[in-house]
Amino acid sequence: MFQKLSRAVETGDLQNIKSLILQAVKNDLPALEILNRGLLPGIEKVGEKFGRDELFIPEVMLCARVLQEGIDVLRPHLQNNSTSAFKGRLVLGTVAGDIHDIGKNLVKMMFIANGFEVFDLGINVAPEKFAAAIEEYHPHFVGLSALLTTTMPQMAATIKYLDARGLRNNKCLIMVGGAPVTAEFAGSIGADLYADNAIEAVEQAKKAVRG
Ligand code: B1M
Repeated sequence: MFQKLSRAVETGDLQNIKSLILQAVKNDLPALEILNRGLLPGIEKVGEKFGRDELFIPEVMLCARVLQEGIDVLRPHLQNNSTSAFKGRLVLGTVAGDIHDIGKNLVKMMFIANGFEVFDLGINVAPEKFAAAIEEYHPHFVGLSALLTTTMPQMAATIKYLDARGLRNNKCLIMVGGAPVTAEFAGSIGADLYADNAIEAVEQAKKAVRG
C-alpha cells in the first residue's frame, strides 16, 4: 500500500490518490505512516528525477498537487489524536523569493491540531510582512520555511530585520525549517528553534511554551 501511494505521487495520479488514501485508512494504517512511508517518499522521488532533468516543472506541479490532495484527504486523520487546549500563537510563512508551500502547510496543520492559533502569511513573504504580522498578532512564535538554497539567506535577512526593529524578545521565538535548512544553519543565523519536520516543529514549540 505504501508503495502504491508513493507511486501515485510520483506519477501524478490525481485520479486515484483520494481512493488510495481512503483505502489505506480503512485498512487501519496509521495516518502518520501513510504520510511518512507513502506520500513523502513519492515526492522525494519526484525531486530526485527533477534534479536529473527527467521531469519538467509542469509535471512536478502535478505531483505536488497529488501530494497536497493526499494530505488534504488525510488531514482529519492526522489531526485525530491531538489535544486542542490553546498553546500559543504562530505567525508562519515561506520566505521571500520562495513559493514552495507544501511543507509549510503541513507545519500549519500540525500546529492547529495541537491547539495553536496560526496566522499563515503564505509564500514569498518579505521581512516587512513578518514584522507587520508580529505587531498585529503578537505571536509566541514566528515560523520561517525555505526550500531553496538560494532563499535560505532570506531567513537570515528576516531575522536581522526583526532584530533591528526590536521585534524579537523572549516572548517571540523564531523557528526555521525546510529541506535544505539544518540545525547548524539555524544556529548560525540566530534562530531560536529549528525543526526537521512538522511533528518535531510542534514538539519544539510545546517544549518552549512549557519552559
Ligand atoms: Co521545487 N525545488 N523548485 N518546486 N521542489 C526543490 C526544493 C528541489 C530540491 C528539486 C531538485 O532540484 N531536486 C530544488 C531546489 C534545489 C536547491 O535549492 N538546491 C527545486 C527547484 C530548483 C525549484 C525551482 C527553482 C525550479 C525552477 O523554476 N527552475 C522553482 C523555484 C520557485 C521558487 O520558489 N521561486 C521550483 C518550483 C517548484 C514547484 C512550483 C514545481 C513545486 C512546489 C509546489 C508547492 O510547494 N506548492 C516544487 C516541488 C514540489 C519541489 C520538490 C519536488 C518537493 C517539495 C515538497 O513539497 N516536499 C522539491 C524536492 C525535494 O524537496 N525533495 C523541490 C514535500 C514537503 C512535505 O517537504 O517542504 O521539505 P518539505 O517540508 C518538510 C520539512 O522540510 C519541514 O517539515 C515538512 C514535513 O514535515 N519543514 C519545516 C518545512 N518547513 C518548515 C518550517 C519549520 C519547521 C519544519 O519551522 C517554521
